[in-house]
Amino acid sequence: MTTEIKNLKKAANRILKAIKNKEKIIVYGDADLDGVSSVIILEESIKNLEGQIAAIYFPDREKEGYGITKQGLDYLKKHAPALLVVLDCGIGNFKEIKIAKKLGFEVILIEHHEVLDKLPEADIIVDPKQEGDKYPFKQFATVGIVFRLAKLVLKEQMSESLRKSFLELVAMATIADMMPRIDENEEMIAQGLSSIRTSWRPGIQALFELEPFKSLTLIQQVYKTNSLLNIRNVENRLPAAFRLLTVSDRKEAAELVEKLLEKSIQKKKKIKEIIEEIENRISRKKDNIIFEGNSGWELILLGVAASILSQKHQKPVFLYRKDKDDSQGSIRAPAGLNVVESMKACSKCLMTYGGHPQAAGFGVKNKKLEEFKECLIDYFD
Ligand SMILES: [Mn+2]
Repeated sequence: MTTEIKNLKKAANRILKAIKNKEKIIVYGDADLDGVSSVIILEESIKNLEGQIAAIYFPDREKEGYGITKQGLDYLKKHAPALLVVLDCGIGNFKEIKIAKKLGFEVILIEHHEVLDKLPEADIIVDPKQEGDKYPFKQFATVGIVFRLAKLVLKEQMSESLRKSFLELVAMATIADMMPRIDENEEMIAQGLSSIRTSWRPGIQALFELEPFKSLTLIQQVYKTNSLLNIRNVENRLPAAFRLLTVSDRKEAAELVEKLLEKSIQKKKKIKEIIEEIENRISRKKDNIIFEGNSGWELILLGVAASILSQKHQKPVFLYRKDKDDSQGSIRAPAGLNVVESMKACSKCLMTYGGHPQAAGFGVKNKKLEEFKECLIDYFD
């Protein structure tokens, strides 16, 4: 018997049972391309088997933050009891998962983020980084894990065209999530990219036929389209990436792509302004980290700004939007550092935190901001 990612088969069997018994299934995903692609693959797999999807939900990054949110559970509770399958987030949502279970949800987490000090109380947890996971490859994006899940759920009912289309999503999202392009990721990316220019998805067609992209190589096109798909544009509670990758009308797809192109120009301008503001502030500081916040910054822009600053200054960069009582932040760090470990060391200051060694997020009470900053400076000293 070949090894499988821990609990993946268990998750597949539970989903199959729910499909067979016509139980309500909710698919909840992070709003980035990895989460969105994961949701699409699982949704289309369940629909193929005529399962009953009661709702799809993505937390609005700007209004709710990341992960399983209180707002999300409030919105979804009318569907309880149901099977709540959470993709690409949730491993740090200890409190929210307790609430979800009280509301009557059975919770399955499919995750690839770093496991924190303990595991949340979900019914089934799939995360290659959890203890006891014997599967040799650990570097999947969530979408890669969900593709393996889809194979277990659909078995011989995964048609060749569905498989190709899923792999196109796996390729785009694995690259977008900056997972290492090695081993199984490399194989899936190669397969996915081989059919992407002839994708049957109108959204992918519209993206790859864009006039300004025509002279680019395929991989350059993927980077460009990924940055368009990462633009926050929520309608009917659905992020643009989800709408575009599932739209069936070619004209609608082209219109949405146009809109995203316009928004990307505005986004670049705003990121530039944030970076200028930070560089002004830090010009007099000698700290070993960059730790800055503002109530006017859009949370969604802070990851990119932090990434540019961490490359340029070769320091871990913590940027946050300061709200009334608490702050939400985004972190990027140069290779070799691990910001998740730094937050574990300072977790007493934090409400929530999680992510990858070089890209993560946090939530903190404003009165703890200074203490958190000092703790980080000590940690990185
Ligand atoms: Mn991810």
